[in-house]
Amino acid sequence: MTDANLRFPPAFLWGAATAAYQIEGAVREDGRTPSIWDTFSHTPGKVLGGDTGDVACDHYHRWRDDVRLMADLGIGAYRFSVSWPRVQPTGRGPAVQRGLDFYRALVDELLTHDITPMVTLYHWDLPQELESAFPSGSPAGGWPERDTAFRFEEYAGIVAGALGDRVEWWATLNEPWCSAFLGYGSGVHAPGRTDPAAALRAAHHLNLAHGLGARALRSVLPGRAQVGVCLNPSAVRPLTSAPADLDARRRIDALANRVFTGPMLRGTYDDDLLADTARITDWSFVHDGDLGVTRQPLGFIGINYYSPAVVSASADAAANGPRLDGHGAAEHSPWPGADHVSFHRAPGELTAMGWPVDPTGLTDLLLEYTAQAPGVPLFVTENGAAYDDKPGAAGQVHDPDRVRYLHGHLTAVHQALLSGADVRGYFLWSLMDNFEWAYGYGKRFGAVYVDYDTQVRTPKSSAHWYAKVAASGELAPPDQEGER
Ligand code: IFM
Repeated sequence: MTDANLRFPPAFLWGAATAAYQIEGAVREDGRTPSIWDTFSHTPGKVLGGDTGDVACDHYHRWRDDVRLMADLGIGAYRFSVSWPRVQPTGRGPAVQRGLDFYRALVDELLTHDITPMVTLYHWDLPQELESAFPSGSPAGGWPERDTAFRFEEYAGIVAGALGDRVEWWATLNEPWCSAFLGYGSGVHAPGRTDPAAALRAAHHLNLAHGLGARALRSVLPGRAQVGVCLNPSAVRPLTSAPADLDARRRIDALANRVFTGPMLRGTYDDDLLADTARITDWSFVHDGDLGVTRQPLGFIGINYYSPAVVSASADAAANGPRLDGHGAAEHSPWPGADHVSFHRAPGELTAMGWPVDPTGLTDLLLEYTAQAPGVPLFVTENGAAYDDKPGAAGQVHDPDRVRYLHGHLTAVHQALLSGADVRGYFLWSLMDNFEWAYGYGKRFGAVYVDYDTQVRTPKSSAHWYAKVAASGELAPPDQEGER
């Protein structure tokens, strides 16, 4: 180690993350039924290039090799999600044993290689049946329907029963903001609905599902298990310090962050959020007692971070329609009740997603959550970048931009540690290139390159670099980065 190296705590977990629909493929095998993402991706015009998750990285068949790859790279922890329609196809009733067996075998293989598993129960692949058919008689169900939260509670219990003896780290939901506001508000994610009131109902039912799911997990899991949630908080900044811009920031903070942290951490929806959205909904879908359920003790909070947001007040009511906030251009706003807000490009280089590179937002969020949830350990459960990676003549994939991105963000994590944040680990998004939702396979986030024709995996130079960081627990200055 040189004096300039940044040293991480010895127990710090060096991980990588994926999600079921993005990598598994095998969508019709072993009893799996369609999720809302199968339906959405098969709907013309919803996903770039008409891509679907039908095959994806074929991980359902190649999981053993993928675990071996992680072991070879010295990855210490793997965050993956369970596909709900693979283990409980209709979202109700009994589980499919073959689905559960797949995840048990995966976890056993990880443990054999000394890789710590972290399970995410819900990374956006709701069983289609729960979206389409509903006991209330509603023509469309999904997260705007209260019953979905209770279905999630049942599903959480099933997965805990199958994996609870071997998995310590459990996340209920991944990025509920995307499920609610991109799925039901802007409609750029499945199921593609564009109804602001439904988006707010969905947000509440996701909060409720988190609480019910956390309780269900704890009733089954051994005491050592840690139950948390992975959020994608927005590091939202005002364009100027003018009062109107500060108010725009407040409104987006309410809809991006406090709509989840209020119920989960404090058992409340803040008054300003209720007032801002009053013309859209009266929030009568929040029943007595719900906010006691949503506020469960948390074993950890996962922070997914990519880029900050910059906002200002705007004279144009529809300013936040076609957006610069990093989630694809949409005709419909994902910010119900926040008209007259403009999104601006934050300073910094852009990734292939068009997202500005600014690691300071990660430090800010880690310190903010340290203050908001004192004593609750934090993980960076996703962080990474898409670049237009291409194999060179010898087949190697050189991705210096990603190395710089990762270096900058790990430095930001280290900065937060020095300032007192209890960050226990970092999960690079993503282990390998995969199905990037509405962008299909065109955006590559992986540290490992996937040739989708042959399914050959090639670690990029960033994977080799990350392996060195993980092995040493130290971050060398940028000029010493081990790029090949
Ligand atoms: O690929 C996604 C992931 O599924 C959720 N968080 C953001 C990533 C990059 O867009």
